[in-house]
Amino acid sequence: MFNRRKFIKASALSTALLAIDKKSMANVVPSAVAPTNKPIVISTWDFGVAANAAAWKVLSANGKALDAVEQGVWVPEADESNQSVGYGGLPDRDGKVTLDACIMDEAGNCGAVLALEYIVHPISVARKVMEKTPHVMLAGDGALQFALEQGFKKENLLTPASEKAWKEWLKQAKYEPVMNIENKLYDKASPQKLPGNQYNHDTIGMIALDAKGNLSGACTTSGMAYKLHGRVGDSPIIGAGLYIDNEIGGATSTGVGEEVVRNVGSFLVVELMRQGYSPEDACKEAVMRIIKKKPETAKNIQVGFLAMNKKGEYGAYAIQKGFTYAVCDAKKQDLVIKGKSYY
Ligand code: SD4
Repeated sequence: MFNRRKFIKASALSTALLAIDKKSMANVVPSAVAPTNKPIVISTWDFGVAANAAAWKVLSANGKALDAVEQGVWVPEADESNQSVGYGGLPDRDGKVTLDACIMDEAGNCGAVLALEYIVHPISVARKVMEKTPHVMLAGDGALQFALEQGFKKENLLTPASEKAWKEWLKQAKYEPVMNIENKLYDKASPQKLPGNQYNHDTIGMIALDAKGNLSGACTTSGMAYKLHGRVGDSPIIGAGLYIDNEIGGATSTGVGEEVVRNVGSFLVVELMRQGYSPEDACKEAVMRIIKKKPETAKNIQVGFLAMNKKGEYGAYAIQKGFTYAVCDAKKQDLVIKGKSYY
């Protein structure tokens, strides 16, 4: 029979039991969850090692992931021997160096510049777009005008080496992006030993997780060499070349941007991680979508994704072999990993 006093007693007991349970759970749950590896920074290609070192200076001093990725990618942007990012980048078919870059922070703020000329550090202009305007993207002349108003210096980005390579290209002027140079030479030698002008692509995409557990990312490139003037790739497109969700993780891409844009690649990778995929599996699934849609095209192009989740676990996957990425954390500062690939 229902007895009110008994009921109160019973519910008081179960509340107490629940409280004990919660308390003991509090002791159990954290140790059952994998510890977060932070701070940590990862970036695309071998030249990511030098970029990560600059980012690490910020991260190891308790700095913000946003500052780390900006300062990290300054390194390849300013490196004239790197002909696929920033100063010294290979020009478009008209001989103009046009740069694409974007940046995204832990709060989901983002900024981008598209086809920006004459500015050595497009990533910093992208950050200003994010912080000083109500917009996300500025393109071409408007982006340049904004950069100059913000105090950036106008400089000639076409170095003698890149001009020479372009003039060589003009002799045949075949618009065939050579995407798999690193693939062809992969087994013979370390790709970084190639003369600089043999790289006609290779964007830097970087993702950092700082000591506070916040994620940010940056992506910057001179795009495909000898592209049509005005062509914009995936790199400055939020969701394609870069995406960050501070609850889940971040992703970035390199390779033939058109295919990344068509599949909203980096957003897809992050959403797959949200569904429980590991970073590598998420990158693989995004690559498989590209291959499945265009198997014949995919045979001859490179696309690589690089991702990190909120725990600081990372992974990558590419269509072709030869895609490398650099990792830097408290244990190791100059790690280069050969990403897995479909072919
Ligand atoms: C683009 N995704 O402009 C860039 C180029 C690149 O490795 O990353 N190449 O399409």
